[in-house]
Amino acid sequence: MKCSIDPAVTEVLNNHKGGNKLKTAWDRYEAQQPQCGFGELGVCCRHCMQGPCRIDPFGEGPDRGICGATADTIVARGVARAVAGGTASHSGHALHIAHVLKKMLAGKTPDYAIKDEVKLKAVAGRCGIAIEGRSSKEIAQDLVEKALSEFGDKGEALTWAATTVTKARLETFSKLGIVPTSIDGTIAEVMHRTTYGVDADPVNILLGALKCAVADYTACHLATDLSDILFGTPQPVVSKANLGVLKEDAVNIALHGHNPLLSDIIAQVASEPEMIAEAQAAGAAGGLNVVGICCTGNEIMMRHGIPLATSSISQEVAIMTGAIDAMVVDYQCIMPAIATAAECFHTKVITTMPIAKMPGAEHIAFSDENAVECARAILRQGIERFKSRNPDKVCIPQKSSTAIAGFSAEAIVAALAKVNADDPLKPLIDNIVAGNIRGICLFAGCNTVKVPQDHNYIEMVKKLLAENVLILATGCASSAYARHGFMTSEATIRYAGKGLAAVLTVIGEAAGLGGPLPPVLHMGSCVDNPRAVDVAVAIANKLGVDVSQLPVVASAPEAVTEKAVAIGTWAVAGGLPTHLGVVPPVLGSKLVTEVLTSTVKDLLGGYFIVEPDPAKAAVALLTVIDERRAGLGL
Ligand code: MSK
Repeated sequence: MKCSIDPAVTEVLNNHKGGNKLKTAWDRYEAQQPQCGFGELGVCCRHCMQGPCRIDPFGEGPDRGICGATADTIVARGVARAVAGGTASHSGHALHIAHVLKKMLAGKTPDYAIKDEVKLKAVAGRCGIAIEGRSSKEIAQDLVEKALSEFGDKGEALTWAATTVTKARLETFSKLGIVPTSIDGTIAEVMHRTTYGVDADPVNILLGALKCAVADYTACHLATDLSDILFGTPQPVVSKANLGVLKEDAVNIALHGHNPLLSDIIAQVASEPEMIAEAQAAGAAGGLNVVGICCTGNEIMMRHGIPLATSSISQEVAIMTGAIDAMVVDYQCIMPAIATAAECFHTKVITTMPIAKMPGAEHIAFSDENAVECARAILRQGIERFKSRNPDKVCIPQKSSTAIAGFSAEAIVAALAKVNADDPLKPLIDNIVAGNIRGICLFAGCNTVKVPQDHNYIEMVKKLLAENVLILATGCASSAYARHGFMTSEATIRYAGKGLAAVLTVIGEAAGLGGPLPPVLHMGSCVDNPRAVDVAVAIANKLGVDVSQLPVVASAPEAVTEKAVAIGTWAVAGGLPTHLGVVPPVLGSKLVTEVLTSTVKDLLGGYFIVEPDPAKAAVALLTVIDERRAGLGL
């Protein structure tokens, strides 16, 4: 199978100078074949030491684990634990930002400041915090206490969940008993109920998973809000994407992971004249070239226009260009294989977080109290490594695409306000009603070795755009569309249907872009998915309906991580039909499969659509969009 449809990735895979022994994720996937069929179906249980227990999917062997758990129970527990794993990741990310904000307000982190007071007031106001006559610091102090209270048990609905969904959605959550009162408590509850001898009712376990997913949504929303307050709410910015953004004559520093706490500071420090001079003194005429990988790449592209080198699945390929002097990582989606790949080149891999170290990497503990000095020390490591770069091993594909990024919900509303200042959502809603915008699809999630990288994304988006579906993208989905040139005005002209192209042209020109808005709007990293919810909720509230009635769908056509499972599950809880292009490990239970793809529709409006064929998946999403349009009388 082809590894990737990204020509830059393919070029490096074919021509790198790392030697034959260098293996990639695709090689290791090959070596794993055939993968465990029990695991693929979700019917292997390792929750106690009497196991592992496996249920025979053909009905000829054991139909129960040693404790008596059925396939339904085992599969449901697997789903719930995956959601809890994803939620724990987002919780850690969000809590980290909240702690830094708190320390900043106490004067302990001088390198951070409130960058976006408008956002601070908007979030605080939404959370019920008094604004009038108060200083930003006073407001922020109340807000950070409110944020921190979301992680422990506050004994009432989580504020970030309750205040960012429609009233009807909150009532639906309440009826089903899936309103979390604690982010971390809900994760612990899932771990408790799915351990040996607790919850054996598969439907009850899935309700627990949905509640945990709502906690995940809360953590993601909180992380995005606090990041915007500290680092600024993204606004449209023109940048570049793909491996061609690496420079032969510069010190290339790749920032990889998720949390902007480190990467934003490095991005700022890298433009200091003294740091650039140090790089030049080391022989790099081009100075310092900071690039992003994975969702850190999305964060710094959205806020600083820093180019994105590649996505998570091809992180090793970035090293195989032989041109990265330091790869600096924080946490999440960082393959330990990068340290092995780096051994074949001069690249230094630098870990920075106490919970995410890696054999073969150098650890430089990141201190938020001393962030700028830490960032400088990290950059100097890269500058030092540049001196041992072997030019004969450099293989930089001359391939990159322009990408307009920075479409936070606020930026989208601001662009619409250029068309109608009094009622910004009106042009969007009018065009949905008129059919110029047939629907909206949020693409999220990762790239997987199980599909040629980006294949499903590109196939689906071409079909949906031609049918006038506006595309929002986050995480590695946005990386795919940025690298393949879907975030430009030209892409609108080339791929969008007539109605959609006309709308995007009016908005783009009114917003001063000198051409149409891109047909795929980059909304940020994977933690930023709630930005898309904010847009959908604003439309729903204006129309007086729930999100589950809107012609809005979601897709994770190349999903990988537990975080993607958590996000997909809250998208379903939020009322969105959500496509998965990779079959999740649930087919070992008819009941669980039925609940997730059908029963849940009656309860929440959202449900999973599993379709590996991207052409069929696009048709399925269009069908759903049309059903919903009909439901609204459109
Ligand atoms: S990085 S969670 S591989 S989107 Fe956010 Fe990409 Fe998926 Fe990680």
